[in-house]
Formats: sequence, C-alpha cells, structure tokens
Amino acid sequence: LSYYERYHHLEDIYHWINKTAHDHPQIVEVILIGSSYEKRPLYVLKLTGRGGAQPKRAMWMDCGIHAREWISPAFCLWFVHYAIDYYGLVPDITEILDSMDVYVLPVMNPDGYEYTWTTNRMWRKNRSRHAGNYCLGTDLNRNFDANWCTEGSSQRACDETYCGLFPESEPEAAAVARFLRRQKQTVKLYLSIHSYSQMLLFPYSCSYQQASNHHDLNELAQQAARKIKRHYFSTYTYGAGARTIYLAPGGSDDWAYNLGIKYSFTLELQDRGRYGFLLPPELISRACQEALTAVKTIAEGVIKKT
Ligand code: 0X9
Ligand code: ZN
Repeated sequence: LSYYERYHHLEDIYHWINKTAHDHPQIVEVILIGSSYEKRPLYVLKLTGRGGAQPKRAMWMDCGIHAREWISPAFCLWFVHYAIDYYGLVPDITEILDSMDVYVLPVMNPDGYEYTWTTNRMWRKNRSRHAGNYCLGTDLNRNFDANWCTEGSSQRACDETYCGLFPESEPEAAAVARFLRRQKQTVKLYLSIHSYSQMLLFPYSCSYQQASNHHDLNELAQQAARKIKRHYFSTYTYGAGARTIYLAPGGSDDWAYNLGIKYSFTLELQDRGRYGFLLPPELISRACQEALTAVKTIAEGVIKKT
C-alpha cells in the first residue's frame, strides 16, 4: 500500500505537510492558523493554481474534527496529493485550482487524533480541561456559534457531544472561525470531512429550518451522490442535516453558512457501519476516490453558480 493508502501518526502528518510544501513551492503554501489546547500547531495548506481571474475565489476543507474518524485526515492528504500530481494534467482539478484557492486543514483536532493513536482509539472530542470538570474534551462540532448548546448537544463535560463553556471556547474551533471570518469575502465553499455513514449533508443541522438556497445545495449533493453511484456503485444519502441524520447544533457547517458561505457541506465518508470508524487500510483508496468525486463535483458546481 502506498503512503496515501495507510493511516499516519500525527508526527508523520506534520512531516508530510512540511515536505509537501517544500517540494511544491509553486502550488503549496503553509499557513499557521493557531494552535490546539495542548499547543500543537494547526497548519493549513493553501493550494494555488496559475490561472484564473482576480480577486480569486476560495474554498475551505477541514479534516479530523473528530479524532477517531481516521479516514478524514487520510482524505485531506489524498486530496492534496491528487491536486499536486494532476494539476495541469487533468481538466477537473486544473479548473478548480485555477478558479479557486483551496485551503486544506488536514487535522483540525490534533490532540484528539494523537490520543486515538496512544490511548483510546475511539476518542471523539478534543482534550481540553475545564475547571471543575472531571471529564476532558469538548466536541468541536458542537462548539461553533449556531444555536449553540441547544437540543442535540450536551452541557455535561463527560458526554461525547459536550458543547464546551461558550461558543468558540475551544482554541481549535476559534482558530478556524477566526480564519474564515477574515476570508469570508473570498471563501465560497466550506467542506468538512467526517465519517462514517456515507452521507452528503448541508444546513441546517442546528434547526429544522430550511436553508435559503436549499434547492441549490440539494442539487449539488444529488449530482455528487449520483456520480459516486455511477462510478463506484456506492450509495450516499444526502439532505439537510437535521432531517437526514439528527438535530446537532454548534456545527462548523451551519456556522460557516450563517457567516455567508452559502455552499456548506459535511461529507460523511465510508463505510455504512461494517467497520465504522475502524475502516481498514485496504478500503482507504476506494473511500477517498468516492470523496474526491464528491468534492470535485461540488466544487465545479459552485464555480458555475458563483
Ligand atoms: O454529529 C456530527 O458532528 C457529524 N456526524 S459524526 O458521526 N461524524 O459525528 C454530523 C455533522 C453534521 N453537521 C452538523 N451537525 N452541523
Ligand atoms: Zn465526525
């Protein structure tokens, strides 16, 4: 199995980020957007093509909000590798990079990710400690300012969906929010990569309200799901989060949407439950090809619509 068909320890990913930027200075730039609770750096890779109009639009993709969803960082690495390898050779990714700068955050929750390698493979949250609480960790996807800490998240620090002390109380969520607020004029597409269940979700998850551009979002998700089905025979369900899976406030996708990034999606990658979070390395390649199909389809659609 190649580098991209294996899971990697956090140190290894940091090394990969450094080497990738060093080896491809004309396409890749590393931006430090903040640090985690345990003071690990949060690096974003900015991918830039040569062509395109100025000022350039942009898209954002984060991976690894949830520590145990290992396929998610694996996909961010896969995507960057694909973009670098095929830029200028394959029309789809060339058009995307020429039209939009692409910001990729490969591991949004490095402390949790490290913990899944050393101590508890099924850890989900970050590793912050709040005074007076015995349990550690906040669910970063409940910590954003979108109907924060209402039904579908928990106020109890020991729960898996603990929302934290206040919106953006966690340095990882705060760093992403701050970066996107600064870039909100240019960023047209927000993508957050999770697993598992094979779903393409869009706002809202924090309420049953329908997004103003629901039909556009649904159309893009449908196109992506159909293309995956056609190429790989895998089923991805799609729809607004609250109706498709569950009410889950405080998510990054809803927050980005309310910020004005009107194309906002959460992708739940393979599988549908056979291995769950423990997707074997042999299945990384297929999972990433499916996700790549979805990302390209959605990005191309956004380029046409914006
Ligand atoms: O519950 C979540 O945070 C996501 N599912 S997961 O199994 N990966 O934990 C779904 C997120 C959907 N979007 C929002 N809840 N905003
Ligand atoms: Zn998740």
